Amino acid sequence: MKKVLTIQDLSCVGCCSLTVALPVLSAMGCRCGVLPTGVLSTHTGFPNPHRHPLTGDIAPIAAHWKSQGVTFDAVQVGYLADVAQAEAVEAVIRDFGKTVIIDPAMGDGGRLYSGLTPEHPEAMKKLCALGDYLLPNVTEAAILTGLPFDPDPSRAYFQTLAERMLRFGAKGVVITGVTGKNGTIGFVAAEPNQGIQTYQVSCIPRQFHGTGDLFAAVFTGALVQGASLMAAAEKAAGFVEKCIAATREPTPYGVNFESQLPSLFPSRAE
Ligand code: PXL
Repeated sequence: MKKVLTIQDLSCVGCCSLTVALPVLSAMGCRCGVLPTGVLSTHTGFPNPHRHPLTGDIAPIAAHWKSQGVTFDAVQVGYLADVAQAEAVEAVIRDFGKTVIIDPAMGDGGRLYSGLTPEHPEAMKKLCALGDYLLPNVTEAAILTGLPFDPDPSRAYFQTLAERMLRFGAKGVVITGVTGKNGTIGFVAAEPNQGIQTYQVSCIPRQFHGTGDLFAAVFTGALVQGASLMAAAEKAAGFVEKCIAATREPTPYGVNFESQLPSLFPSRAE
């Protein structure tokens, strides 16, 4: 059984981050360890959540793991609860990250998530330099690469975005939340010197919190079990599509991913 460590916040209500990564990775047959970067009463799509960063706890947790000989096959990083904890997370990556997947979760719709400081992107850039695979959405890729956010992007824009993201040194980049011209949504994937590949699924024109986190969890589970970059990303996109289709109303409580978990069970995998 592959062992995955997922490092992101525990938002108590709202279906994102750890509350989706843990069930998804378990359903995929991975043993999932968690390192909460903070506890929030809800994700930041709700107004004024209570926030409790666990910045001072990250190094002692990792030190105890080291003393016990704990290891992981892959480390996946998502939302950081504050900028001060980036260094401690970097140390965990260096100590435990055989394969490192970074979702630089910090914004959407052209803007940083509320509650994050203007220093956050710089800290995320440093983390991205440690990643084997990077999974930004379009907003995050634009912020990280210094390109202006383009709400109506062309293929050339994505080509540039992907090329610039690869300069962080990763083996693969997947830009998520890419809308197509004909009512589709999907991703752009890139590996060094191989151009970009796009993949689109039918678009249900609704925005939900946590879909990027679901994508990252499925991608990580598939990758650590031997899938290629494209196969892992296609599986992740297919799962998110099913979760959105299973969700009736746009709601801050997130998508109905629970009903779709059985499709991830190893014995049922397509
Ligand atoms: O889904 C990304 C995410 C993760 N964690 C927190 C968030 C968000 C998006 O809003 O607020 C706390």
